[in-house]
Amino acid sequence: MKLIGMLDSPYVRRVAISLKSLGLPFEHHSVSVFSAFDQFKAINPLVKAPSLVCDDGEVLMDSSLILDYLETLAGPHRGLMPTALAERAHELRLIGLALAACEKSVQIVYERKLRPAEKQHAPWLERIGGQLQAAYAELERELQNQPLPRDGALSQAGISLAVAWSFSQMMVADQFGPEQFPAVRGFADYAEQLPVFLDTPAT
Ligand SMILES: N[C@@H](CCC(=O)N[C@@H](CS)C(=O)NCC(=O)O)C(=O)O
Repeated sequence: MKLIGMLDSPYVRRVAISLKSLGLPFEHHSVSVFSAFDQFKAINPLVKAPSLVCDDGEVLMDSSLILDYLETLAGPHRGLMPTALAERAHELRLIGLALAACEKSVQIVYERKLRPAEKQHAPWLERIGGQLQAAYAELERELQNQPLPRDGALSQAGISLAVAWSFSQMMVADQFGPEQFPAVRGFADYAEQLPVFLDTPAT
């Protein structure tokens, strides 16, 4: 299996950390969707990171769809998702919030970096900044009610939440006050010092 994309993408990083956590062997090809557009296009004409080239040559894209495939590949009860319905629903809610935080962070970055300054649209930036705040506020509430375990074993929600927070801090730190979201920040700090995270740095 080949994972295509750079680890500064939270979507690529969550898949890389998941692959390692699942014990699935893979090659990582750190190809940029921007500076190596043509090289990426030769692998996946849509130029979407992450892309996963399966052993039979099938090319998958979208981190959540790739993770769905990897959960099945890992086998029953060996995945990163709970199987009981209520627990799975809660896990999916946390993952959805973390992915929304990633998406809003990416949108802010694209608005700032890809659009000329005179074409940036303040109301749009304000809107996505508010949505980013809402995503982390909901995650904070969830973690205050029910903390994620810190026993070394990571679930998909734990991986996605920590990757999302680190990405937001790396790219759009100005969106947050220093005291905001202590439970989210605390869990991300914990996850980032685990061997699998240290082995998969965003930069
Ligand atoms: N929902 C997708 C989002 C992936 C995504 O937007 N990746 C970015 C890199 S962070 C990308 O491919 N950007 C290039 C583009 O969309 O043209 C996922 O979960 O994989």
